[in-house]
Amino acid sequence: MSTHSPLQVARYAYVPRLPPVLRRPIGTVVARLGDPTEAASDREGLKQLFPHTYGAPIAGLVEGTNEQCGAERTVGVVLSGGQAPGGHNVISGLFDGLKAANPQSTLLGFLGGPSGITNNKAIEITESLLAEYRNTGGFDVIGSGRTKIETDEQFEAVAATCEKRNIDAIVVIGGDDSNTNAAVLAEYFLAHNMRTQVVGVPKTIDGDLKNDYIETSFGFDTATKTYSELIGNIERDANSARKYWHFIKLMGRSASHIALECALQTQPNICLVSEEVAAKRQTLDQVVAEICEVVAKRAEAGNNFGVALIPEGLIEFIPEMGRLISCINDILAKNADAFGALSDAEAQREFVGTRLDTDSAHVFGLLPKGIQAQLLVDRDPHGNVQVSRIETEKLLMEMVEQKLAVKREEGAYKGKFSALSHFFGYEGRCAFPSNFDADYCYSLGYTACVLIANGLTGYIAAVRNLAQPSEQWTAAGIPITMMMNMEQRHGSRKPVIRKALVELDAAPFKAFAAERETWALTASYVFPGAIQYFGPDEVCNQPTQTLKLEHHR
Ligand code: FBP
Repeated sequence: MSTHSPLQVARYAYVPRLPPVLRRPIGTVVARLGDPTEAASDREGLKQLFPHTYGAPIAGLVEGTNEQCGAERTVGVVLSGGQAPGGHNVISGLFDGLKAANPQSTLLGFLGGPSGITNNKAIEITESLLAEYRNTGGFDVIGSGRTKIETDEQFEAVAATCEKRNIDAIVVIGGDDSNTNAAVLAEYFLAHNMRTQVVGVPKTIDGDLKNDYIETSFGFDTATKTYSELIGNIERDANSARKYWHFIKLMGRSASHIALECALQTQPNICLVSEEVAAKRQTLDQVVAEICEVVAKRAEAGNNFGVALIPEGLIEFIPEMGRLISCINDILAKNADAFGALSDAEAQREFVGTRLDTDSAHVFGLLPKGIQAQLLVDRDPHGNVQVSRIETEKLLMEMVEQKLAVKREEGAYKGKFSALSHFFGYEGRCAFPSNFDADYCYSLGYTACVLIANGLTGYIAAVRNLAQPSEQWTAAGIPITMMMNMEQRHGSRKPVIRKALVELDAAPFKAFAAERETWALTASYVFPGAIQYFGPDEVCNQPTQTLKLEHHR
């Protein structure tokens, strides 16, 4: 039997749409450089850390003659971090651009993420290899990884790989941390008189790599549409059976963009927004009380069912939980060997429990043992707690149930509460990219190629005007240093791209806040259905609600 679904075969034939400027012969596209730029803050510190790349101008891609375009080049590409729909199309756009400029040029794919560069593990990307991956989800053509390039040895290993393979440029497809790494690498190469250029591409389903210059990261569109289909289906089931509360945790390590976008698409009864919880300085108990209020009000109207969306990152945004987690991070970092030597979960809980400060020890003590254990699992290479492994949805369900039992005793609640939990995360990261992501990613890859052909380094590829049809898209290169600031990481000040959290005074949150009380008590559910690839524009070529609201469309 064939291993290719009919949709997969049909998608191979899809021709992604480019912004008009990139539809021209590639040698007739140039980078028009603007004025020198500045970072939003910490300018002096960043200037010192990036003496060769700080202040580079924005490079808008326009019509013109690029004499250097046809040079034969060897370019390496790396996928970094979590999967996001459209990664294969970034590589396709990059490949097609490179071959259009000079068919003798070579694209190398580093295997398994950034460690592929340090270990010099790469394959050549060929047309026949890529043909199997165009317009499909996943990162499996070369794999991904979360290795962070930070030590002198790692930088030396990267330089050795570039020299051995004669690499002219590296394209880093990743999130905020990986693109920060791209900027550091670009600076390193210039400081060491190496010709290797570095260009980044904004990837992450979380949607938190965005700012005045990057309108959205790729993968957010497809992931949120995939989750929204599932949420809509659950809403319809809830409304049919009328007996379950569904607690749905949605991926997004820090920011709540995914939960908010899914709420705008599906209009659930409850959607928590971590940034609001943090701004109101709510305790875990207050968050639970808020949910109970909606459950109780719906029960009064005979509606013992509903749907609640919970952002994955919530736990860290509840101030008391955030403090507890950073306290645990410190303890684990300082006592890595002693902690690692403990074999059972009970001993680990006790080890950490006895080293916490009084307040955090109190909060830790209130949590169910399962959650305590989940808070202690390994950190990722960037030192972050792996929130996708903390079952916040179950924690909230359990605490809501307990609080409702108390209310019942007091005679303040007479409903029935039967809850089911779900976690949608990995389900959306490798879906076939929507037409939007297929087009956007291909355009980003092609843009990266044009930036390289224009000799630029330390830039991130940007495709803009995304709330409009692709006929109105534009392309540019943004100097990464202008998106950076200095933040405290692992005890010292580090240059990083600022993570974009949900802004409570921006249009997407305001649109949600204006409706949520109605959604809480009614069944205003919207059922988006599956992503469509063929059909009328309003069904298959729409950007996210977030993009539309942010750009007033
Ligand atoms: P990136 O930031 O690397 O794109 O990854 C995002 C993400 O999908 C988060 O939403 C989630 O918390 C995390 O990755 C899960 O990581 P892992 O794939 O290592 O389980």
